[in-house]
Amino acid sequence: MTKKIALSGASGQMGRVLRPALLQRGVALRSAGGRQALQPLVEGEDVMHGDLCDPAVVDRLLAGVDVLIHLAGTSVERPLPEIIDNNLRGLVEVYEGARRQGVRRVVFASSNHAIGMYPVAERLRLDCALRPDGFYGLSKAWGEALARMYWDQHGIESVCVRIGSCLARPTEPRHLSTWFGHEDLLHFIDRCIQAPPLGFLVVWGVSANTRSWWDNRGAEALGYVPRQNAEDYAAEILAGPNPLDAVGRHFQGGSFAAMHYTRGEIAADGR
Ligand code: 15L
Repeated sequence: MTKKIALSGASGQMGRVLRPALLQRGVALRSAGGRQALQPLVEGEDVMHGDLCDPAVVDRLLAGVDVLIHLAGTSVERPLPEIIDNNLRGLVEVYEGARRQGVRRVVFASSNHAIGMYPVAERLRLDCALRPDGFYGLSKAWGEALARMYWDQHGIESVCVRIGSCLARPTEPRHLSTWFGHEDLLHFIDRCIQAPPLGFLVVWGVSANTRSWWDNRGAEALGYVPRQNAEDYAAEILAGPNPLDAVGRHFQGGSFAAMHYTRGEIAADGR
């Protein structure tokens, strides 16, 4: 049976990459923008927009849907009230809507900022303790726990993808570890749509970077096999400037980790 896929956050940075690519692959897609209407990319495209804190909007997005790719929400550090509305309240409305509409699986866009306070010297497994680097990262930690609860209580599957730096190409030294290339993103989402029942799964959204900090062992059931590697750009990137200060270079969250940091200077050796 053809699966119906919903994409929230379709006008965001990743949504703008995914929407045309999924349409081109013939995926039965419904795309949602936020405040502004989406212009159809192809004739008759199933598009909508609205505030996901409104249950009626969520029901419109999720009616008849098998898998929701949920990218909507605040995607950077912002004042707490905005984060609470978009990433906490909004996410509850989305999962409640998934329950009402019988959505089988949600792909939840978590972030590396849920673990951003780990030093770059550490290698992380999927079961590492969460160490958010701000209110945004904290909202992603909360979102992962919420996703877990909806699996445990209501049997709604979730793939929580801790996205690194999803860009067409890496542009700074940190990205040599965090890059999530667009080809890998498309393959990843394809696996999230196709994979057999997974229950609740956390996975790093990262390419096969030689300098990666993140180990995806334990997520094999998804069948995600990245092929891109930021190392292909290393010589060029390392010859250029590093925009991060000493604090940002020390922590995996980079500039997000440095934003509110008051513990003092990190020593020159990065420790
Ligand atoms: C994120 O979670 C952000 O949404 C994105 O804008 C980047 O900052 C990315 O993390 C990153 O850490 O590079």
